Amino acid sequence: MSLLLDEEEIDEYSDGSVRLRNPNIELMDQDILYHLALGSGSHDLVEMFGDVKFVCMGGTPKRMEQFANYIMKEIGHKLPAGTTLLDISQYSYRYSMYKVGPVLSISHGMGIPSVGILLHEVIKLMYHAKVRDPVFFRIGTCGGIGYEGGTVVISHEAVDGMLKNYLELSVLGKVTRRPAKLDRQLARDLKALAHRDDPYDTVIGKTMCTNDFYEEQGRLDGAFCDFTEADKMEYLTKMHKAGVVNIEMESLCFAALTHHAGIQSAVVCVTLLDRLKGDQVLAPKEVLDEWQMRPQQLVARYITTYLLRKGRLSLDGHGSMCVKSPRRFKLVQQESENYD
Ligand code: R2B
Ligand code: URA
Repeated sequence: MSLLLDEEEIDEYSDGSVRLRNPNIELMDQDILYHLALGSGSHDLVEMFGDVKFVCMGGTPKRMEQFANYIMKEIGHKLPAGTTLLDISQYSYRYSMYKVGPVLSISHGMGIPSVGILLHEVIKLMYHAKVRDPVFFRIGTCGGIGYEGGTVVISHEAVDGMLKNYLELSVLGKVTRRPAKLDRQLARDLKALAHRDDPYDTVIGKTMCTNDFYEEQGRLDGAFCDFTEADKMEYLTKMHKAGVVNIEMESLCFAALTHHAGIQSAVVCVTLLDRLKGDQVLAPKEVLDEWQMRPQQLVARYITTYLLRKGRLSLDGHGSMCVKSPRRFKLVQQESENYD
C-alpha cells in the first residue's frame, strides 16, 4: 500500500500560474474538458478565461446562476446592452458555469465524486487559461452541530466521518492520501468580513464531510437505519467535542484537490438545521432562500474588497440597460407593447 502524504509543497510556478502535477497534459494534442463542454483545441481558453481570479462553486445550477447575477451587481460588472449571462457549460448537461468578469460561478453537484471530477477539469482550465493565483470558494449548505439554522460556517479544516483529515483515493489498486487542507489565513480574512450587525453568527471550525446525507451523517430518517437515537447523539457529541461544527458532502475533496494544486481555497456554508435537535430540513423555502444568500454575501464582500484594493471595481454605468428615469422607461415599454 502506498501512502502519499505530500505535506508543505510549493505547487505553483513562481509567477503564480497553476501547475498541473501531470506531465501527460502538455504532451497531448488537445485536452477535452468533457464535463465542462470546453477544450483546449476547440476554444481559446486564454482569451475566454485568462482574466479569472475567483472560482466560486456551489451545489446547484440555479444557485450558481443566482450567485453570478448577484456578484455582477456587487462588483459593478456591466454586460453589453441586449446581452445576458449564458451558461458556458450548457451543452455538457452536467455542470453549469457562468463568467462575470474575474469571477467564475460553477455548480458542482452533490458529493465527492461530482466535485472531484469538476475540480480536475476546472484546475486544468486554470492551467490552459494561464490564470495566476486563482482563489477557489465553495459556497454551500450544511447541517450544524450545536448551531441553529442560518449560521454561517467557515471551514478551517475538513475531516471525514472517522475524523481523518485527508481524502483517500484508490488509484491503480493502491490507496493514495491527499491532505484536506484549507487556507487558514483566507478563512480568518473571511471571518473578519462578518459584520457585527449581521443578524446571524459567523463561526470558524472543523467541517465533517461524508459520502452520504442519511446514514453517514447519523440521520434517523433515511430509508435504512441500524442505530438508535442515543447512538446518533453519542456520535454527534463526540464529533462536536473533536471540534466539528458542521457536516456536508464536498469539503474533503475540495480541500484536498485545491491544496494538491497549490490553489488557495475556502469553504463557506450556511447551516440548514442544528443536527443535535433534528434530522429533517423543516425551514420554509423563503427562509432557506434567504439563508443561502449568507455565504454568497460573505464571499462577495471578500471579492469586492479585493477588487477595490486593486482598483478594479467598475462603478461606471457603461454596458447593460441603464435606466435614467423609471417613469419614462415604463412609458417607453408600454408604448412598445401597444404596437403588438
Ligand atoms: C450539502 O447539501 C447537499 C445535500 O443536501 C450536499 O451537496 C451538501 O454538501
Ligand atoms: N447538507 C448536508 O450535507 N447535511 C445537512 O444536514 C444539510 C445540508
